[in-house]
Amino acid sequence: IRDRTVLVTGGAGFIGSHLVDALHPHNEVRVLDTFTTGDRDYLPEDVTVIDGDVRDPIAVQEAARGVDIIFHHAALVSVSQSVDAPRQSNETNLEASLLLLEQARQEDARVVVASSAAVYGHPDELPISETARTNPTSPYGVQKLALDQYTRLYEELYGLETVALRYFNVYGPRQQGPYSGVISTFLEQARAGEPITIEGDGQQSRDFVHVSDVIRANLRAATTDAVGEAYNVGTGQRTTIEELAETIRDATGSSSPIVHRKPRAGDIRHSGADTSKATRELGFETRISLESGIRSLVREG
Ligand code: UD2
Repeated sequence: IRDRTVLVTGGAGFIGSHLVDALHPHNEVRVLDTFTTGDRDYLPEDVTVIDGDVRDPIAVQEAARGVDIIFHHAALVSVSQSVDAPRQSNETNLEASLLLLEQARQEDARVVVASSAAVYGHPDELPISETARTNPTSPYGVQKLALDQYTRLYEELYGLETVALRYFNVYGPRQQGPYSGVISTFLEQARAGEPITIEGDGQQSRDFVHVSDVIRANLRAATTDAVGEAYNVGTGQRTTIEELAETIRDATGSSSPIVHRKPRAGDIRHSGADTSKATRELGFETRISLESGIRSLVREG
C-alpha cells in the first residue's frame, strides 16, 4: 500500500515494528505504543510516535485522527499473565480494542487486528480451519476471540472494513523478553551453550510462521475486498518441539544438551493452520521455511 495514513498500535513491539518497517517508506505512519515492552530503537525516524496507552481514549483519538487504516497490534501478549490477572489483560486486549473499533467508525478507517490461534484452544481436528470450534483455554484466548468476533460484527452492523488475522506461532528478529516464544528461548540457550529445555516429551507440534510472512498477510488484509472475515496466518506445516530443538542446535553448531523438563500445564498438544482460506481469499502464501528462517536468525546474531 502507498500514500495512506496508517496507525500501527503496538508499533514498537515485535510484530508491529516489522510492519512499520514495511509501511513507512510509502505511507504516513503513526505508532501508538506505551514502550513497556516495545523499543524506540526499532522505529525509523520519520514515523509519528504517540507515546500512550491504547486504553486511553484521548491517546487513541489523537492517534487515529484522519487515518485510512489501523493495524491493531497493541496487546498484553502473555497467556500466563492473563491467567493470573484476567481483568487487567481484558482491559488492554478487549476493552481497549473496542475503543479503537469505535474510533475507527468515527474515522471510517479499515481495521486489521491481530487475533490468535489461541481462539481455538485444543483443536478437534488438524489442520485447524477457520470454521473449527473455538474453545479458548485462557483469558487471553477469550479476549482474542471476542475481539475477532467484534471485528466481524463491526463489518456486519456498521459496514466498517475489518479483517482479523489469527496468528499461529510467530517468530523472527526482535522477538525477546519473558513472554517470547520457544524459538527465541532455544536460540538463546544454544548460543549460551546452556541446556535446551524441552517441556514434556517434545512430541507436541506447532506451526511456526516467520514474522515477514505475517507482515505480508497484513499488507494483503489492508487491501482485500474480503472483509468482515478472519484468516489463519500460518504455514500449514507442523514441527515438533524436539525437531525444533535439534534444528536449532545444528544451525548454531552448539554443543548444548537437549534436556526434558515437566510439561507445561494446559499445553496444547498440536497446532497447525489450514491456510486455504487465506490463500484463496487473501492471495496469501508464506515464503520462508522454518529452516531458512532459523538460519537467517542465526546469521543475524
Ligand atoms: C502460542 C502463542 C500464544 C498463544 C498460543 C495459542 C507465542 C510466543 N505464543 O503459545 O500467544 O497464541 O500460541 O495456542 O507464539 N516450550 C519448550 N521449552 C521452552 C519454551 C517452550 O518446550 O523453553 C514448548 C512449550 O511447552 C510449547 C511449545 O514449546 O509446547 C510452544 O511454546 P510457546 O510458548 O513458544 O508458544 P505457545 O504455542 O504455547
